[in-house]
Amino acid sequence: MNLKELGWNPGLQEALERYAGKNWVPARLIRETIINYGAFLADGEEIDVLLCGRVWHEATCDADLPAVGDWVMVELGNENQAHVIRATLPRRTCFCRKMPGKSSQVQVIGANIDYVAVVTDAGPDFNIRRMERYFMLISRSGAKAIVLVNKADLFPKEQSQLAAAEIAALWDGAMVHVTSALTGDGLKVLKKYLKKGITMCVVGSSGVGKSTLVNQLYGEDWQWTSECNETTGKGRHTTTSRELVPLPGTGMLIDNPGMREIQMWTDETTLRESFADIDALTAECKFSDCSHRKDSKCAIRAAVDAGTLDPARYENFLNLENEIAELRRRSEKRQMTVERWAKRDSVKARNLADRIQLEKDDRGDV
Ligand SMILES: Nc1nc2c(ncn2[C@@H]2O[C@H](COP(=O)(O)OP(=O)(O)OP(=O)(O)O)[C@@H](O)[C@H]2O)c(=O)[nH]1
Ligand SMILES: [Mg+2]
Ligand SMILES: [Zn+2]
Repeated sequence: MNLKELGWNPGLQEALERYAGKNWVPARLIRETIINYGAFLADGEEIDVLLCGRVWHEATCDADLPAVGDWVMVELGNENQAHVIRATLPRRTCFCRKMPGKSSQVQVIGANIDYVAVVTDAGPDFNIRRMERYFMLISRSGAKAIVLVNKADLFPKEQSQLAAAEIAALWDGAMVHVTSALTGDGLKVLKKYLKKGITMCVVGSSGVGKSTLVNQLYGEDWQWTSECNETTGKGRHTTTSRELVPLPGTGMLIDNPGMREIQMWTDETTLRESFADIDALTAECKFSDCSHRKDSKCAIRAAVDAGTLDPARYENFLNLENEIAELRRRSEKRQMTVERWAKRDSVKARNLADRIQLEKDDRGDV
């Protein structure tokens, strides 16, 4: 393996110049645990690395911290010393979602990825509204979207094809394929994307076949790190943390734990772009501040009534709009709290400085 096969590019080379005087080497992060990271060096050697305090302190939020797929500068330790991440290199793309639950923080799912492959099936997992959310997140990431309608061996051919067509109609430029990770059917097409140096992040609900797909493309069972996989009651291994897997001779895959929640980490602009058909209608609503809910003479609701707009798509648009607004409110609130604390601290600091000065004055040692 060399740097280029790991995804190195001219932009990174340029960023590297900043550290010319240092004795640091570039590495790509392949795994993240509670205490450290796993990383590949240029020659493909795998090492464990720790994060230095400065990089940690300089991060203003979780999303700034190194994540799987990131390039970092590492100071290699001697024999009994740890290897340490001294700096992070700029990200080319970044696939994120909102942290599950009430937090307004972002969670990075994969950095520097070329493709996000969403795995689903034509049966119980199929959900066009969820797919719409994935597409919006992917469009924000800078990566390209691929969808795999997996487990084709379990369903009639027409059913998988119909599901694939429905998904393809949802998003311009989405590449949708019918596959069976178990039998290997339909996987050949993935080799076309997975050229040397290319990274594909594999996401989707638990049990859809992400790890099976990785094993198939790897050619044998990838030896997952012990803490990475858990056996469920059903004897199945469920992935518990993300991991980058280099495929022999081709690109790289990032396997992920199944996602229960795909909440938005995006903004109104992306929403409008993604629902351009609905957005165009808003111009025809009677009121400029129409909420498109119960207001009279709403062009969007009229389109639903006339049967020209899918009610489920309308419903999803409203839900996403709510979610984005809620996210904004929450992060504004968080920002205000942060500012209040900062102000309080600075007042405290000023008070302290004044007091020290007073004491000095008292003692007469100016
Ligand atoms: N019939 C069939 N079964 C499949 C296929 N792909 C995966 N499976 C089975 O589905 C189950 C779940 O597969 P995994 O690859 O572990 O699913 P996953 O997406 O990695 O799940 P998590 O790690 O929990 O997110 C396993 O029993 C697989 O053998 C497929 O194409 N066809
Ligand atoms: Mg898995
Ligand atoms: Zn309206």
